[in-house]
Amino acid sequence: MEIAPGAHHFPGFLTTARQRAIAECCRALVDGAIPAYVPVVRGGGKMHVRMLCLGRHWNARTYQYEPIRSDFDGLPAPPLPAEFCELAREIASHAGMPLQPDLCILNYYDADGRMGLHQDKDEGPESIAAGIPVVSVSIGDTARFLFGGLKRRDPVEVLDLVSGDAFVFGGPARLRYHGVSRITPGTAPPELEISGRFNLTFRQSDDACRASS
Ligand SMILES: O=C(O)CCC(=O)C(=O)O
Repeated sequence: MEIAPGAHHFPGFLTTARQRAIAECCRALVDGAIPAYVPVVRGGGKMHVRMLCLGRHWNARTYQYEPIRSDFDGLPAPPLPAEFCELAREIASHAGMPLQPDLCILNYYDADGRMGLHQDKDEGPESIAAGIPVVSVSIGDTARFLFGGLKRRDPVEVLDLVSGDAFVFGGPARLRYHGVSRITPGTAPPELEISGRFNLTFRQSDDACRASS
């Protein structure tokens, strides 16, 4: 479903079995040897999610990607699993867009989790100018997703992202503001045995653009 030029919502993209496999992988990653953490952004505020960057680390102080978590514990960003890359490419191709992801931001939202309106614009000028999409996968509790325009004050569309949904924004929608205003606790499919929500956003940095050209 194209909700705006370049923005596609695919409700129920993933079967329950696929969601379960992804949920297990996410759980192992966020509580693994290099665990998710609550980033503190450059204004000094704490984010309202636990974050784990795969492939490269997004530094919440500099808003740049780097190999190690220099704003937190100096550990390397865990690699991006090959099956996650495959999934992101599969979803992007459903939206008719190319994607060679080298980064994923995996966020865990508890019942109070949220994320303010923002643009994803740190992947690099080439990737953004080419309109390479961001691919988002939702697992667990339902999120109220806000999808705005290219300016912060533009009107915002509100939609629910349910477990198993995919959302893609690229092309003319690549820099649209977006965020999550709330999570609805207890709405995850019981088969997932999860409370809260995982969200994975796959991205392609300029490094990956150059490597694939
Ligand atoms: O959780 C979501 O659906 C959105 C996440 C997001 O905007 C981000 O990671 O930049």
